[in-house]
Amino acid sequence: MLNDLQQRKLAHLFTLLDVDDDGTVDKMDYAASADRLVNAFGFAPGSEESRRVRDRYARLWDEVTLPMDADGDERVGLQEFTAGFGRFVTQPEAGYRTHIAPVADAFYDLMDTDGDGRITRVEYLRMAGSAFRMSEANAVVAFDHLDLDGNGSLSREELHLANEQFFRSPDARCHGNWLFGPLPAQG
Ligand SMILES: [Ca+2]
Ligand SMILES: [Ca+2]
Ligand SMILES: [Ca+2]
Repeated sequence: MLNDLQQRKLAHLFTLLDVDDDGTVDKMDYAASADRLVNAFGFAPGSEESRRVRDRYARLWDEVTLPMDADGDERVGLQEFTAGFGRFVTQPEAGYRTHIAPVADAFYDLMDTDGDGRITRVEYLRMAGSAFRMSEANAVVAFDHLDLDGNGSLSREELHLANEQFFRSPDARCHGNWLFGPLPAQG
């Protein structure tokens, strides 16, 4: 069973991923999110980078999200999403490594556009504001929680730690809970 915090984190992410705000996450939401990211990073249409972004999203849908579609309507509702993450990611010991780490790595590589092995605040804000529809204020708060050593950039280790905590930890004190900004107030 996921605790209340774990359910709230997943519900928050679900809202960010439901780009057309129709209450379900489907392939179109991911396509829209990919478009927002491509535009924000200024990748030319048809370029290698924009193809890679769309590829990643297609795989994210096929390999991580679609398996959560319990009733087979090719849309994932909040219940399916929460239950699916619980089953595939949060509960199994290797759940993060198997299902989320490859996605986190892919996003890391997409964000690190100059390839210097660091995600700067600017790169993070661009990703958060486009792909995850976060306000700049929320993205800044998130970044400051994730940059554990305070050097102004995110290392791959910092990003993995944050992701694993976001998707798995039941502990309210974890910095990774801030990965997608502050959680909406309860109730
Ligand atoms: Ca939707
Ligand atoms: Ca469904
Ligand atoms: Ca850092």
